Amino acid sequence: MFIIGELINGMYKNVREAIAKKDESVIMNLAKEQENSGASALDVNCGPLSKVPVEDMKWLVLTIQKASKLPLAIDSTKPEVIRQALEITKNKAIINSTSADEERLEIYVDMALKYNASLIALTMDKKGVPQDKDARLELAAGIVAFAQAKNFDINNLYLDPIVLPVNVAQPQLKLLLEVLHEFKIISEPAPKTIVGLSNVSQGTCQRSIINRVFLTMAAAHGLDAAIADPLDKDLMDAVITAELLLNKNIYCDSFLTAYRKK
Ligand code: THG
Repeated sequence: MFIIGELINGMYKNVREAIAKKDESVIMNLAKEQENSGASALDVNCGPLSKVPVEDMKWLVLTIQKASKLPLAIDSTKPEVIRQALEITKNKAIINSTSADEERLEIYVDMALKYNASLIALTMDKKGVPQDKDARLELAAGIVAFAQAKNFDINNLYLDPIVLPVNVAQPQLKLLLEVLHEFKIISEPAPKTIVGLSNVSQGTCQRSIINRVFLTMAAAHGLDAAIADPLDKDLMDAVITAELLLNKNIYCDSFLTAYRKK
């Protein structure tokens, strides 16, 4: 599983304060800790409250790159924030994210091509997040067709069905697991699939076990990637074990150590 560490996000108070004080050590430590815990990439989001998002995002990217060489997922709803971040990322980056709206796809597919970046596309549009599988699939097919028409390599496309919290949208989660299979048959090569895992447990009292079980089930439904907390050791052990049982890794007695990155 390609785990994108979620902890550098202005949603968190420590990150918000570090951005305000330009305290590099907080951000560099979060980058290193996530990398050492097995993250394959790092999500970077300056948070919805930022008044100067371009400046904050550029500072985060430069600061993280002092501590880690992992690819960065540039997480913003503003195209200009993402574009300016892509100008300064050293490694291949991930654009997080576009919606299925044509105007947005036009901007972000061109941007991904120009900067040789991967692209996360949410199966939502101006009308919001669809509540049924068919509508999600239709948006997903539209996204893939648009990318193909631009000759974008579908191996670099991640479809995100949008995970909603279990305490507000309980019936959605089972549908979402099922649609993961359907995304895979849209094209050859198949698009990759991704979820923002911690969304599932927002506002609940048992976050860790809810995240862990949902990621295990999603792994069994073929999920390729998750934006998640790599410092949650039980979560990382669960996903390594899930992939072992799915025959993605070879068994040995020390498989948890063997498959824990570094
Ligand atoms: N899809 C894509 N990108 C995403 C998401 C997604 N990026 C953002 C988000 N969802 C994934 N990242 C997080 C990060 C933190 C939390 C949830 C998802 C989280 N934060 C605590 C909370 O809200 O309770 C903050 C607690 C605190 O203030 O300390 O849960 O779905 N493509």
